[in-house]
Amino acid sequence: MRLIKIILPALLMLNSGLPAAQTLSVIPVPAEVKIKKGVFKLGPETVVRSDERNQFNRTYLLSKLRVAGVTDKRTGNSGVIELITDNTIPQEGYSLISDSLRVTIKASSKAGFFYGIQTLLQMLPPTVYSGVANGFEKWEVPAVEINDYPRYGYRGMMLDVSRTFFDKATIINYMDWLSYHKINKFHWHLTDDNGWRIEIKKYPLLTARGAWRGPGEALAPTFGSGNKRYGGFFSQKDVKEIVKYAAERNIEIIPEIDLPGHSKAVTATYPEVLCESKKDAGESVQGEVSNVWCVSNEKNYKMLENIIKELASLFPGKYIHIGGDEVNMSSWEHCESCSEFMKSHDMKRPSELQNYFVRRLEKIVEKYGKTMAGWDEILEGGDLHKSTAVYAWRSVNKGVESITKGQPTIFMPGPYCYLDMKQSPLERGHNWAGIVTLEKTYSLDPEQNLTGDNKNLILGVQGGLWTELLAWPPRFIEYQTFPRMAAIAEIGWSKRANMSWESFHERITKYHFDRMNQMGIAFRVEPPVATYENGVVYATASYPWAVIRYSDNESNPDSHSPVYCGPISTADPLKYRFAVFYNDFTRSIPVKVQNVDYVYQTPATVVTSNIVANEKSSVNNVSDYKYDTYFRSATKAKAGDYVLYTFQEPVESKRITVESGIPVIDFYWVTDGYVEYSVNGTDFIKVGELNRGKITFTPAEKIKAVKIVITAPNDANTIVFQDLKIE
Ligand code: TNX
Repeated sequence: MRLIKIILPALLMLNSGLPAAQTLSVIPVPAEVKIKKGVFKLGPETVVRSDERNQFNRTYLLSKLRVAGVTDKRTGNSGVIELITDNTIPQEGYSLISDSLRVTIKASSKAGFFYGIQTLLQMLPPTVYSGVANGFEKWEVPAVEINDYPRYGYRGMMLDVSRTFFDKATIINYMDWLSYHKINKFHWHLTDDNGWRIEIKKYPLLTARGAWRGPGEALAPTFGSGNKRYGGFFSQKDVKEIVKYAAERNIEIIPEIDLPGHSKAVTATYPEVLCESKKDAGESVQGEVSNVWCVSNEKNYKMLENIIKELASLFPGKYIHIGGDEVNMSSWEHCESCSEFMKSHDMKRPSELQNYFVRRLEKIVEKYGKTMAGWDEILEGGDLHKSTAVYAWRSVNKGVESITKGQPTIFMPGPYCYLDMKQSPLERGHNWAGIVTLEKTYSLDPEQNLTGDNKNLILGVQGGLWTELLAWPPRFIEYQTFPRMAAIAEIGWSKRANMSWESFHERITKYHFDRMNQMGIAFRVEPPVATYENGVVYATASYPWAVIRYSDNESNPDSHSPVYCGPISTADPLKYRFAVFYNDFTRSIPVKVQNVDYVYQTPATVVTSNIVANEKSSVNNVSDYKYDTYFRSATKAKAGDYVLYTFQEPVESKRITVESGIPVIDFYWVTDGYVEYSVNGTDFIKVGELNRGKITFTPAEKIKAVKIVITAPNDANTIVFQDLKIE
């Protein structure tokens, strides 16, 4: 055992010709690393020194090193950590040199020192993050020489707090987590159709009414908020506190108020901003009506100026993001005043109106000393000011288009950077931009489709977390953000020559899991793959040191379940479930064997309902036992609505699962309703309430029918039913 302890670390260091940078296991991987002999030991005698202007960084470092026994010593020579200003080091860069006597971090900026400290923390035992020692740590820094600086000046993360509201404490935690990864921008999506989340003193109704949804509220309940009051907002005092906390950690906050579409939270409280359209202007891409500001109403620009003025005073950073995405421009086409306006300004297309709006906002934003930013739709309809930053979200090529048009550009293409997308087909999440695995995120190179010298217009990269699906389960925000955000961090910071997926994946699973765990993050663990061949079940995890647990009785494995140690012979593979366990709490989703179809019964069934299907679906979709088609309503369901599944012949089953909502995406389920069944087709026995749109039951005898009964309006404006799963 002792021998292994000595040899193993040595082997890791020699590691298969990896660049030294990767061997250190730091994420994002530093630019240049030399590993030397020896270690610097931390303890009560350690001295931490810095000049006066670096007091925050010194205090920050001391607070982290307390767990290693380090105290507030400023003098002495038994071992010194020193922060020294060196103006030759690039912005945000640092050098870190350690030997047995001292650790020297040099930088030219507060940010550089902060990042030198972050690298130092990653070289220490992971409990440095929790501050709770386990007693087995070796508080030592390896002797190294690191020179490090970022590839891009913009390494960001966007969080939507409108669809799901996250409170101040969560945002503060999030700032810590981002800063540990050298992320330096937080794009705060503060408003959308489903809630306005920042106090604006001049327009108090924006939050008094526009921050709340539910029965009788300004905004309709949605995204699972159900038939209760839901919402919240950040007071200006909260905002100042968050901005300061972030700035200390070198994070600039870019506030976004989404305009002129995605504005239901405004129009529901200040309807005068809408067009006075006579005809129906239809729905936005996301099914909202009347959510667009009128472009031709001069008063609107005064109101927008008042809002932007307050924003500019709250956020010291460079940019104000005005959204600009997915505008339902037909509201302008239906507006007499906008049509007049188009004519008098010689405009042919409504996108020119959008460009007019955007250019007006550029001027307002500039008037308050800021630079405007917006989603890639702002490229349409005309030119932009050359400083306006464009966030390319629809594809990599939208970024290329933006760069080609000469705009500073942030790359956050959905198929790589949208952390609201599923991480595998069976996990919750959107899928319109595909499955976004850790590896997929890591594979983005913003420069992949660019040639020539306009690359300097790439400001950087950003991950995005939209939150339509984030209200549940608890801590899903952490699951969706980590570890994918670590990949964003490395794309944004590290040199391509130092990057490799194999190394990154190893650093994540072998070292960074432990760090994230001590950071307090409920991160995502990749589920295992289980297959069945020739009477044997095999399970494999994506990394060899993973612990897989399993059950053989269809239940989800828990921390008491046996550990999978090798192939299992069985005639009944469908009873098995497998999951990877990082620890008792942090684990993957459970999976079944993937190459044997779980076969449900498919009895001849007739489905009837008083609910009208939307034009793309049909009630018959839920009697064909094809689980990817579903029955979607044209409108909201109301109390008393029902869906009745009647079997031609009575069905015997050990278990029936009734599910609603779009399959696997988990959208538009029955918010309030129950299920009942009937043996004779006329008398019904209640089974129970649907829980998040779902219930499983075991009928005592053969049954003739199953019925879903709605008891209150569902929380979205459409509702979705699925085929029964009859076992
Ligand atoms: C598109 S990305 C949107 C968001 C949604 C997101 C869901 C963008 C600028 N608009 O409003 O939340 O898709 O993935």
